Amino acid sequence: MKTIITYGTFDLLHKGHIRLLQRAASYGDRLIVGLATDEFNAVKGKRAYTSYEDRRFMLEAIKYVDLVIPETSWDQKVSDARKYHVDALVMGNDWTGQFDDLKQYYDVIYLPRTEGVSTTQIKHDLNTA
Ligand code: C2G
Repeated sequence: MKTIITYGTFDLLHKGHIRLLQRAASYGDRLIVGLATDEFNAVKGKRAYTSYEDRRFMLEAIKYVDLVIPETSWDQKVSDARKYHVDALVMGNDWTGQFDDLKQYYDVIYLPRTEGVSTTQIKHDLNTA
């Protein structure tokens, strides 16, 4: 059983998120998503439009996702790796290099982001519509 993990806020779920999850899932047999809680989003300087519970509900409905766990801290990735026997971390390449210190625990894979879509752009476009 090859376990993959990824982390994110996944607010206003869009094609870029789904493509990341789809590609991450293709690296193993099980995909775990560490979903940023509303409190951790505040730490990240983000304010999600959709609540944690609703973001979790939507992620759990995605066929590529096997388990959603709360992401409450930048520092939980090592304990998650041990608890879930993770084989690889997969993130979009806006994070390239940021998690290289975790390469001692598992593979770290950065995938190209999907161009032309982002939660920030959606919010901007809706504000100016
Ligand atoms: N993503 C993507 N293409 C986009 C938008 C996002 O591939 N057009 C990817 C990001 O690179 C990330 C994932 O989708 O890997 C989730 O994006 P966000 O919800 O913005 O997550 P982020 O705020 O980057 O949180 O500890 C890590 C953080 O929680 C990551």
